[in-house]
Formats: sequence, structure tokens, C-alpha cells
Amino acid sequence: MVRHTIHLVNISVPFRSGIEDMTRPPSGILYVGGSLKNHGYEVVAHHIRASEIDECISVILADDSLLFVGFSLMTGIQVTYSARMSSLLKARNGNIVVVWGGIHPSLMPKECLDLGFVDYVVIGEGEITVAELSDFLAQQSDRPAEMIPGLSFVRHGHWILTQDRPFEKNLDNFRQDWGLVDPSKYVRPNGEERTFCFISSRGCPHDCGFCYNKKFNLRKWRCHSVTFTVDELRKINSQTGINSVVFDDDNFFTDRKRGLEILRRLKSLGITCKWINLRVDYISEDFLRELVGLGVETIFMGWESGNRKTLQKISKGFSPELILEKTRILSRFRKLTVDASAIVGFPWETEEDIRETLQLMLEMFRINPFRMNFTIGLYIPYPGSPILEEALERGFRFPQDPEGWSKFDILVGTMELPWVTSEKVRLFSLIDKYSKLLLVSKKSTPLMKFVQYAIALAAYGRLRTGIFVFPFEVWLTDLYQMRQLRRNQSLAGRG
Ligand code: B12
Ligand code: SF4
Repeated sequence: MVRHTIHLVNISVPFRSGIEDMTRPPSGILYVGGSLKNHGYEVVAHHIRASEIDECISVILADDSLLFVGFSLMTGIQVTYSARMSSLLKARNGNIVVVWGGIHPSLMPKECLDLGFVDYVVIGEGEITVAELSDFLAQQSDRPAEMIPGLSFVRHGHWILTQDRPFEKNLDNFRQDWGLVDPSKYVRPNGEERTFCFISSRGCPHDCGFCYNKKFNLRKWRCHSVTFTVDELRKINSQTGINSVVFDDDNFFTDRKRGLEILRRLKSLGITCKWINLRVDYISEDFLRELVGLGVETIFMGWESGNRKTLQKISKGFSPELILEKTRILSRFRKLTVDASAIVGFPWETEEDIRETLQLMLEMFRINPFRMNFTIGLYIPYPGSPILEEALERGFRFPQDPEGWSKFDILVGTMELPWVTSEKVRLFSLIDKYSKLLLVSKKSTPLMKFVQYAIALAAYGRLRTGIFVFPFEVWLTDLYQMRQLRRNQSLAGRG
């Protein structure tokens, strides 16, 4: 039998610190790779930095059993990197077949194919589609590409979009293949903690206006069973010695009973989940009590806005009053830290609307002082999101070429939004930095805590009065954090 090898590539992107995050597993290619291996194909996974593109190309070109190269990408700078690498591959060997999959190509298939160096786009859940496409490319099936659901390509100058690929009902039929990478590379050490990021479910039943979920997952939530999830993490634990897990699911607690059972069983294995994502309207006193009992230390909640109209327009399904009510409940759990995230700068928002969000944040701070880690992010229209239409009506346009996508970065804030001036973007960024200073870390030394309380009170004053001239508190904190980061990096280098 002829040997066929598929190379799968995930190019890492700079994250919050500006450094590439190589500590999160490239789950998309691990699932897809697992399925291809089950179908008898050889698979090589490349989770690389942008600086390693040339080296990776050489490895791929040297493989004489290559069937195709598959790229996994989300929206943003990953489009730029994947396009660079795809076009370089094509330039070196025009016969190489390039396949793109993942969130971005699934939501903008035509734009990706128009680039001229992408041969196929796999839309949505990739496991079955990629296996059927491989059979077609390897001429192991009589089925034409047009008959493979979940695929897009160009034939004789015409754009083809095949019928939708239905979601797999039993997610346990799909598995991340940990033999394709070294799992120990994905353990994040922090003191005694050894944390691993894992996906236990897909999708979300809600339809928040700024999120990719409604279009990509059609509000359908699918999950791995409790047993599957616990067994997978048990295996990773015995290989790498992890004692903590972060669930990167869209909405882990869609099924509360299942979620709690997973945490309970993991705890009995010595693996705790210290950080968990929870929707505001899922919060209740007894639920929090269970979570704290199971070792949860931080709740992440997207409260999104203090403006009623905005909450309605983004279909959040809760009101400013509910946010305050849930904050009161959270304040009863003194050991809990809350990562509380909001968005400002929606196309319709006036200065008064944004002020309401900041006022609600300060109200939340008064209810639960020094225990809330606020993020005030700028709204960025993402492909496929329900409120995108309104952004397009206000003159927003996606980048026209792959290089342009490198500026499409929510974290760096280099996006051009017709309804927000660059001056405002700078102001929002400063507000975000001051909001973060409202937290006093439980893990700080007594002296550091004293300094942090003083800075938090100063930040509160700034946010209340709106006076941000000479932001020395932010400069000092930035300087301190940079020093800490360098120190940690040099320690890691020595380790
Ligand atoms: C892990 C993660 C990251 C990691 C990426 C690590 C890595 N190694 O890739 C890091 C931390 C770097 C990251 C950063 C950001 N992220 Co992020 N991230 C995620 C997260 C939590 C999980 C991704 C994942 O692994 N999913 C599980 C896999 C199995 O799903 P999948 O990738 O869709 O794969 C399936 C299909 O798409 C397809 N497929 C995927 N790849 C391929 C490849 C081939 C060849 C084929 C055929 C098929 C295929 O098959 C797979 C199996 O069915 C998602 C949320 C989520 N739960 O999905 C957000 C998410 C992807 N992130 C998002 C965003 C917006 C960001 C940030 C911009 C900002 C942020 N949220 O902080 C930054 C980007 C920074 C930058 N500079 O560009 C959005 C993306 C929206 C979009 N349109 O792309 C998401 C969806 C979160 C959200 N709800 O908004 N992120
Ligand atoms: S923002 Fe969160 S709750 Fe809303 S649709 Fe997306 S994943 Fe679901």
C-alpha cells in the first residue's frame, strides 16, 4: 500500500505578554491528526513559531510521501503567517496541495480561496471531512470532492461550497492524539502548580452578538463524557505529573451536573481546576460554594457592559441589575478572585453609554473591593459574529490582504474602526490598565499588598474622576511587571 503523509501546521501567535504562547496545545490539529491516523494516514504535527517557518518548509519538502499540508488558523495574525508559509510552499513546489481549516477559513472560505494558494478549505468540525478529502486526494475513493460535506474549493473558475457537515453527536468518537506532540511541553509550571489546558466540549447554546459561536457552532453544545475527560487527563497526569487544569471550552458549565462531576473526579486524582469560566447568569450561592469546595480560586465572567441597550443588542440575556446581584453573591466568597471582562466601543455606543459601563465597574468594585480583576476591552468585529452587519454598515472593512490581518489584533489595538478615533483607543487602553490596578493579589507579600492597596485606591480615584494625566501608577506597574517577566524568563532559561 502506498504511504501517504499529511503535515499539519499551527503557527503560534503573540499573546498578552507580546510573547508567543507555546504552552497551549494546538488542539485543532491534534483532533484532526488523530482522525487521519485512524484512517490509516501518517501524520506529522508542526506547532511552530513564526521564526521557524523556513525550517518547517524544508522538512515538509523533504517528505516524498507528502499528500497535503494542512494549516489550522483563527482570525488575526495567524492568517498572515499561514498565508506566508502557504505561498512559500507553493512557490517551491506548485504541486503541493494546501488545505486550510479552523475558525477563520470556516467563516471566510471564499476570501481564503481567493488568495490563490489555498486549494481546499475545510469548514467547521474537521475530523471526518479531512479524512474524506484525504481519500479523494489519495485516489482511494470514487467520491468526487463536490460530494464531500463541509468543503470549499474552486473548480474551473467557480467557487464551490458543498453541503454542511453535520456535527458529531458523540464527541468521544474524536480524540486529541497526544502522540503527535510532546504533552510535557504544554505543562505550565508556576510554583508548585503544573497546569494543562484541555478541551472537554465544543460550542455554546448562547448567541452573544460579538462571538463566533452562533455561526460556527449553530448554538449546538457537544461534549466529551465525564469518563472520557477524566481518563484523558489521568493519562496526561501519569505522563507529565500535572496537578491543575484549565478548561478552554467555549462554555464548560453548559451542563452544570457534568461539569461538577468532572471537577469532583479530577480532585480525587489530585488535579484541581483553579480557574473557570462562568456566565454571569449561571452564578448562584450554592454553585459557588461547590466550586470553592472543589478548589476553584478564580471565576472568569464576561459581564460585557453596564449599558442596558448594549446588553440587549449583544443578546447577553442579563441586565446591569443582575450583574450587581451576582457581584453581591461573589463578594460573600472572600477567597475567590473574579476575572471580570467588559467590552466598550460598540459601533452604536455614545460616550454616555461607555460611562455607564465604567460606573457599573466602580459599583462592582465597591461591592467586592480589591478582589476583582477587571478587563475593559475594545470591541472588534469578528467574522461571522451576529452584530458584524452593524459594523459593516458603519463602514468597517476586513483587511484586504493577508499582511493586513497582522494588524487585526484585539490585544495590540492596531485595528482601524471607523467609529473610534485612535485617541479614544489610547484612552480605552489606559482605562483598561487602571481597571486592572483595582485588584490586590492574594499571593503578594504583605509589603507588596500595602503598595497594591495604595495603587488600587489611586486607580479608583482616577477612574471615578476620569483624570488620567501623568499616569505614573501605570508606568510603575508596567515597569515592575516587565522586570518580573525578565526575571522569570531568565529563571526558566537556567532551569
Ligand atoms: C486556545 C485558544 C487560544 C490560544 C491558541 C493556542 C494554539 N496553540 O493555537 C491563544 C492563547 C494563543 C489564543 C489567543 C487568542 N485568541 Co483564542 N482561543 C483559544 C480557544 C480557547 C481554544 C481553541 C481550540 O483549541 N479549540 C478546540 C479545537 C478543537 O477547535 P478548532 O480549532 O475549531 O478545531 C476544529 C475545526 O476548526 C477544524 N480545524 C481546526 N484546525 C484545522 C486544520 C485543518 C487542516 C483542518 C482540516 C481542520 C481544522 O477541526 C477541528 C476539530 O473539529 C478558543 C475558544 C474555543 N473553545 O475554541 C479561543 C478563540 C479561538 N480565540 C479567539 C480569539 C479572539 C483570540 C485572541 C484574538 C484574543 C483572545 N481571546 O484573547 C487571541 C489572538 C492573539 C493574536 N495575537 O492573534 C476566538 C477566535 C475567533 C475567530 N474568529 O477566530 C476564540 C474562538 C474565542 C472566542 N470565543 O472569541 N487563543
Ligand atoms: S460569548 Fe461565551 S456565552 Fe456568549 S456565545 Fe460566546 S461562548 Fe457562549
